Amino acid sequence: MNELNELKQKGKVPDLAYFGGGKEFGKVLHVGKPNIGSRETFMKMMNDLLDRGWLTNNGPYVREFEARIARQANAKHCIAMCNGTIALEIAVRALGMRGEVIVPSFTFVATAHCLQWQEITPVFCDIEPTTHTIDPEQIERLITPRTTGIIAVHLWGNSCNIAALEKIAKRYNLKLLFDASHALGVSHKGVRIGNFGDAEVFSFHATKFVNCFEGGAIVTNNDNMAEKIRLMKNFGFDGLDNVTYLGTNGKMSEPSAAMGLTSLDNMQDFIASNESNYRAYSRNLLSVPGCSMLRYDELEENNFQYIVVEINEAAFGLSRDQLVQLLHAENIRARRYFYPGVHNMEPYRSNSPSAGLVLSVTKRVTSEVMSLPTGTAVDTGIVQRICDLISFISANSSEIRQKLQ
Ligand code: T4K
Repeated sequence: MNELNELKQKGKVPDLAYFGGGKEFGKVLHVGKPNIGSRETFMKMMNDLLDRGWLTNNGPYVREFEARIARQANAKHCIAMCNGTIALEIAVRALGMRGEVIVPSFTFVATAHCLQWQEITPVFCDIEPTTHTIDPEQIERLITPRTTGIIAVHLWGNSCNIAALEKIAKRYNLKLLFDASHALGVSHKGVRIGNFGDAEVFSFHATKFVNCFEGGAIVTNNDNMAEKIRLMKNFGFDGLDNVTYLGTNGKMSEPSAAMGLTSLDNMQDFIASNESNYRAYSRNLLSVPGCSMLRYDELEENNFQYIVVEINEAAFGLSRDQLVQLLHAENIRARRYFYPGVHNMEPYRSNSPSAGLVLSVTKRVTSEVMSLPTGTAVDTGIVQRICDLISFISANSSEIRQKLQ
């Protein structure tokens, strides 16, 4: 903060030229920068799998990865996949969803694409303001005779209102799938995510705190579902030349599983980094007006993998978009996840132009939320400097606002 402090002492406000060139942070700080576990372990596994000559198709590392994820989630079955999106598509198909399925709009686009890809219509539902998860109260109003299911998202690793969702699913005979892409290692009322609904789907994309480069998994306690999913992700093969089911190729490869296993070895360290960054952000942003952080439920296990901040323009002095612009100019690549809401993306915007009418919380949140860098690439010193910068921007917002115009 040297330059900023100097300017501050001289009573000067940095102009846009200051907010550029990354004077504050020499290196770019990304949201989603992958955690890399022990390179030594990973390289050894890569050598082993090359020596073994078994690169994919249910190899030993994939089987070990599945066993460890199932154990981690305390669930009966884990079927590893090549990514979270294909895992969602296969889960939707295995559950027999069709017609219409209710989903939040405030999520990554894959939650809706996994349906539309199979010509199932996503019907967008609003979210609860404190957790950003689907609002069960609105779901009932969206149910039609064509509705066959709900995909709820444990967004940011905050679990949904599961009891309410299970009640609705039961009452209307709907399938209930959880997109748990963000929620590995999270508990809900003391039970690990992976045990709810008909199935839950994890993503192990490079940007997730446990990653397989690309990867995903379906976790379920239902034996029949698990068997069906295993067939579906491997072209329907049951034995060497016996295809018993319509399937696709959703298999995870051995190098991906090796990365996943390495990541799992370091999972607790990754969570510890995330948690100390989360606590440092919470402490430092507390006094910044108009800046509020999404809280994790302290009574549960959390992975703390997203730092989610809501910017109230009136109190902060600048809009979320203006703040993000300034942070980017300083090499802090804050992200506007999940702007503009899936209902505002194609093909949904064209297919259901009035979907936004019932999404008032989504509308506000998509214009106010940003994610900040965390993970092992960031430490509490860096967090402090990011927060100092945000605080400085807010304190000088009226002058900065004029310069931005
Ligand atoms: N459901 C939910 C709720 C999800 O969040 C996701 C994925 C899915 C389903 C689908 O799961 P997958 O099929 O992906 O397994 C990224 C990820 O690609 C995506 O996996 C993730 N959600 C989403 C939240 O974030 P983008 O479009 O933001 O990616 P991109 O390329 O802009 O990268 C994100 C940030 O990470 C950048 O700041 C750069 C940094 N990065 C990225 C990669 C790949 C790195 O520093 N290194 C890297 O290797 O979607």
